[in-house]
Amino acid sequence: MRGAARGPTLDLFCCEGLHMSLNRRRFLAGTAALTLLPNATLSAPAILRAGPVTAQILPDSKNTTQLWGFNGSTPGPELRARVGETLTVRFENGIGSGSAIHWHGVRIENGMDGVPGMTQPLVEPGQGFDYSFRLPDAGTFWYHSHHRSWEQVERGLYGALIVEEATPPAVDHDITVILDDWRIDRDGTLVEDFGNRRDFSHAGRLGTFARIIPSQDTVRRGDRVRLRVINTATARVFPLEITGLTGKVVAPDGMPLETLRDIDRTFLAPAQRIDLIGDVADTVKFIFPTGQDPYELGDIVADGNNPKPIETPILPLPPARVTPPSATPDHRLTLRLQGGAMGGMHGGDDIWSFNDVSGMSDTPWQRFSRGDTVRITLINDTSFPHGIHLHGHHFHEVEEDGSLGALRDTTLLMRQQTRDVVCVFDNLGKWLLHCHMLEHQAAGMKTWVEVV
Ligand SMILES: [Cu+2]
Repeated sequence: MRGAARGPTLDLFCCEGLHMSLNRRRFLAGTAALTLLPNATLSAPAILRAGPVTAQILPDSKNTTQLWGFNGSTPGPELRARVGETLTVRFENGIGSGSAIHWHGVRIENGMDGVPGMTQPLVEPGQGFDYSFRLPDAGTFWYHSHHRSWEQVERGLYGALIVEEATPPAVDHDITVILDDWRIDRDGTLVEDFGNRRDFSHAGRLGTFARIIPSQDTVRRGDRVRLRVINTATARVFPLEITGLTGKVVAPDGMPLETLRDIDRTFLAPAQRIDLIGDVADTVKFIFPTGQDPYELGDIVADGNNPKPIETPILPLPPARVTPPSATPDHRLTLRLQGGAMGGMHGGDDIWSFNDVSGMSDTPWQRFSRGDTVRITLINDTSFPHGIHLHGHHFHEVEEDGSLGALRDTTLLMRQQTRDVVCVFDNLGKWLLHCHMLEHQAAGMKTWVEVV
């Protein structure tokens, strides 16, 4: 679907280590005992409290997993608001480690971005932080810890943030589908080998078990559904096939497409999202295609028929109000992704680097004047895929024919792949630019820019 899908080398990494697939009947038996569906609320709760939770990740209800979550569940509660509204949430830290919340994909005011040491102080155990910010864009976003995220996100500190359009498209169901993997033993015990050098220097922490967590698990044939798929994994790129649905992709990373795309196989890097609108023909299956038997990530069961299907065409969502880039960029830059196992030499002092620099420097990689149009050539000079995320902005991926493609906040580069992106830096402040394979971020693949 995306240009990235043509990359030939992904399967080498994406299938690695997955050893259990989901069985539908066992899954249902398990969830009857302990619900896994995120608690959707019509409006956001005033408090998100991080703390330990017992989660039913494996289908067998006897085998639970000790994780962290918000307000007693992982994923945390789904936050829902309407475009233009202000979201106000108090974060309370009930884990034994500092933390903070990043609101991924929201073109947010800098002080609310949730990056400890850069936009706010670290929230110590027992302490809290008040977040309040306007939601400028409708779309599918998510929130997650941004401190020791390679451990805290993996332990479950994340949830969906859904911003509804002023007039949402007509659908029978609006369903959020979290997609994640976990490194757990066959009895559900979390493998607590966080921070090991092999994960940091290779593809990141890949789980042993992967599944979807849908906000709703039945629909009817003939229903029109909107699916909001969010890859919350710390490192796994999911190739994804969705069957049982006839429809269109309407938005990657929360940003509406002008021209809708067909639903076929797609890739989702960590942190990427995709919105689909389609009509249910049969049970909607989420499949991780592999070289051998496809790995079943789970499904949404079609039960019964909708006597009055919606028959209007599926149309593009209202466009986001973003500043269009100028025809001639104010800056042309190159960002070379370097390091890792089986990588070449580089000048950084950690496992990974950008342009021969590992991790945060005292001064920003670049300083832009507000409104600058910047074209960046991303060159993946490593043996692994990377999902590169810019805070506070969306950027256009440049298509192979040179045209401006979809707006994204995270772009997937297969190994040895190059892609240009074009961004209008119109949001004041200090913004991280980093790999969303969270182990790569921790081991050097991050930098920052400043908009003044
Ligand atoms: Cu990476």
